[in-house]
Amino acid sequence: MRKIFIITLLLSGGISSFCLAQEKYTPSKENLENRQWFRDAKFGMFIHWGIYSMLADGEWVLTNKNLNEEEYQKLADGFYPSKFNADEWVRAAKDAGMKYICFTSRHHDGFSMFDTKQSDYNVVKATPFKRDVIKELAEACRKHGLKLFLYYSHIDWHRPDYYPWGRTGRNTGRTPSGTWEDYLKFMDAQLTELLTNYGSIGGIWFDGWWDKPDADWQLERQYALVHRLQPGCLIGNNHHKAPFEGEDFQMFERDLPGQNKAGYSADAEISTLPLESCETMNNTWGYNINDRNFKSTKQLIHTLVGASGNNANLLLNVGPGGDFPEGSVTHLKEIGEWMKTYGETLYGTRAGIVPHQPWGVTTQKDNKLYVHILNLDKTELLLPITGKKVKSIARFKDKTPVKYKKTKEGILLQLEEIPADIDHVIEIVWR
Ligand code: H79
Repeated sequence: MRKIFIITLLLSGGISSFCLAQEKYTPSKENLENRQWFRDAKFGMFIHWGIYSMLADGEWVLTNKNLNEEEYQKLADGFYPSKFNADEWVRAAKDAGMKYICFTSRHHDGFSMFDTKQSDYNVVKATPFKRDVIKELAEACRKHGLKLFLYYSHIDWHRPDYYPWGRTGRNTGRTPSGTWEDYLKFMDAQLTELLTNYGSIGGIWFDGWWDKPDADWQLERQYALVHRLQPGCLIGNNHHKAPFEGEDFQMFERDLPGQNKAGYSADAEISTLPLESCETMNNTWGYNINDRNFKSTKQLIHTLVGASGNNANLLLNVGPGGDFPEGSVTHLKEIGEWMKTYGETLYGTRAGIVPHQPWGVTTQKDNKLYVHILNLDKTELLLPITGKKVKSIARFKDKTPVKYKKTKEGILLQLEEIPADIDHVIEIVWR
């Protein structure tokens, strides 16, 4: 009897799949190099763009407004963004000091922004525009030396085989039926296209697992596929948990690592993987006509510096309508100007020895510590650092020496005046 059982197990492939499931993921050499690149890169651009952008009410409009899904599909008939210029978008990112772009290849509405054979519901087949947006972005990224990451939604509010439904998108008139296995195969086939047809992809940014946390997502198998096609491709999944096996970076939506201001990160224990925080410039990801509530350039720079000081990249979002909103363009230019001077104090650094403080953060590289003073209403600042030998302490921007005293508690900086710049950076060089 036992023999028969073992033979059956062997024949059914039970043992081999059992062994596979037990295998631990070992990142490839390219993957480890890319993780290092990612940690150094510090700043990227998120782009949320799809047929929802035409309704100008954010990327969740289908579900938030309980639109009829069949009617929603007709938006594609009118998608003709005549101003789209991948080169200009990538250049705007580059000029802002960004090193990579993460573009929504397919958001929760299920519409693919690339030429896919897996569904006609895509930008080439279903719209008069007929252009493969990802192909154009990939070419522009290659030309300008930025890496392209692809956002890929696990949720799909369009396909019948995204079934059983999750907690979202339930009132859009869809027929409740379909086979989950088909959906998994569809995603594999699309990921294969994305990782085969567009050259080297920096990473896949998954989102939506939380819609059905108990579903059989077969993530390890999906991740293995991604890594088999492009071993260097970094996988991140916005599941708001500590990273799962097979992931290469960890993201925090609208929060710095360790904070939970947005309310999504309560279970997101910080891992040792490279970290990324994503944030909107106004309040929404996809274009929203009512949202001109842009943060100030100063606030955005503080977010970027805060991310670096917490060992994370900032992935800053732009939500184009037909083109980049004016507010984003202005901010990107201003951030770019600032980065020309101060980029050196962020790129390639790691969180400094002084952890996040009410007055700001620190970053470090080689024998230098950059003290980023963001909010200080006095001229003295005590850095709780003892036992290090100082070679020099100076204002970063013009190298003017800064007075300081060594005390039992640490190094007491004595500034000439209360800092008024966006980020008053002091450079400490250790002996
Ligand atoms: O692509 C952008 C958003 O469309 C997507 N992620 C960013 C990058 C996003 N989807 N949802 N959210 C962000 C927040 C959603 C929160 C909720 Fe829920 C979904 C509230 C209820 C359902 C997840 C599950 C959080 C609480 C329960």
